[in-house]
Amino acid sequence: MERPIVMGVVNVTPDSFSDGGAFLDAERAIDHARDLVGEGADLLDVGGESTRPGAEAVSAEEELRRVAPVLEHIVGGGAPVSIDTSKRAVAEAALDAGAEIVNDVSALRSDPELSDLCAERGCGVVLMHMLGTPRTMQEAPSYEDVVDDVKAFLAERVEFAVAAGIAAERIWVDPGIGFGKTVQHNLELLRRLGELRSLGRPICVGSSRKSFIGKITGREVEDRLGGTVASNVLALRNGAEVFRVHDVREVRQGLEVAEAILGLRSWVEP
Ligand code: HH2
Repeated sequence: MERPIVMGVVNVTPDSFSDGGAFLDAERAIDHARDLVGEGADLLDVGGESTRPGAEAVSAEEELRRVAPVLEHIVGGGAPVSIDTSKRAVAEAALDAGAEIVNDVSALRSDPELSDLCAERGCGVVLMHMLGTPRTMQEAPSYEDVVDDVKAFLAERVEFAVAAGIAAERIWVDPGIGFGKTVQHNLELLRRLGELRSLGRPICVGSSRKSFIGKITGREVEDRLGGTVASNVLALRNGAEVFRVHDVREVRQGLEVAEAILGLRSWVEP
C-alpha cells in the first residue's frame, strides 16, 4: 500500500461505546461520513451493531434498517465503503448498495454463509481476532502467549477464507484490540504487532478511544484523542497499514508526521 489507509468509523447505533446514539439518525450519520472524507478518510467503515463488551446482539433486519439509508447516500461519495457486520444478509445488501469490503469482527465464524458471499462477490474481507463473543469476551480473558495465539488464530482464519474461495490478496488481518483482552494483552499486541507481518497480509488496527487508553490515562471515552494518536503512530511503526479510527483528521496528521520521521515517505524541503 502506498500510504497508511485511514478507515473512518461511521457507527449507526444507539449503543456504541464512544459515539453511541450520536449518529443513529441517518442524516447525521451521512453528514458525519462526509465530514470524515473531508478530513482525509481513505475508507468509511459503516456499522449498525455495537460490539462493545456486554452488547446485546441485534437482528439482521434492525441492523439493515440502520445502515441501508446511510450506505445509499455515502457510496460513491469519495471514499470506498466497508460494512462492519458478521451477518450475510447485511453484508449482501451492503455489497449490493456498492460497499467493497466486509469487516467481520467474528472472522467469518458467526454466519456460515458469509464466506461464500464474500468469495462470490470478490470483495475485500477484514478478519479480526476476538476471544468469545461481545457478551462474554471481557470475562477473565487468558492466553498462553497473546501474540502467538492471535497469530495462530488469524493464520487459521486466512486459511479458512482462502479455502472458501476468497482471494488471499483481498484479506486484511486485525488483532482485535479490546476484544477479549486485558490492558496488558492489548499493550503486548501493539508492542509486538510486527510479529503478525509474517501472515503476509496487511494489518488493520482498531485502538481508537478504546478502554485500555482510559485505564492507562484515567480519561473518559470523549477525552482519549492523545492516546488514540499515540497508539496509531506506534502501530504504524510496528507494521500496521490500516487504521480504524473515529478521529480521522488528528490521526491522519499524526501518521503523516510519523511517516516523515520514520522515513516511510519522502518529504522535500519547500
Ligand atoms: N472495533 C470495533 C468495531 N469494529 N473492526 C475491526 N476490524 N477492528 C476493530 O478493532 C473494531 C472493529 C469497536 O469499535 P466501535 O465501532 O467504535 O464501537 P462499537 O462496537 O461499540 O460500535
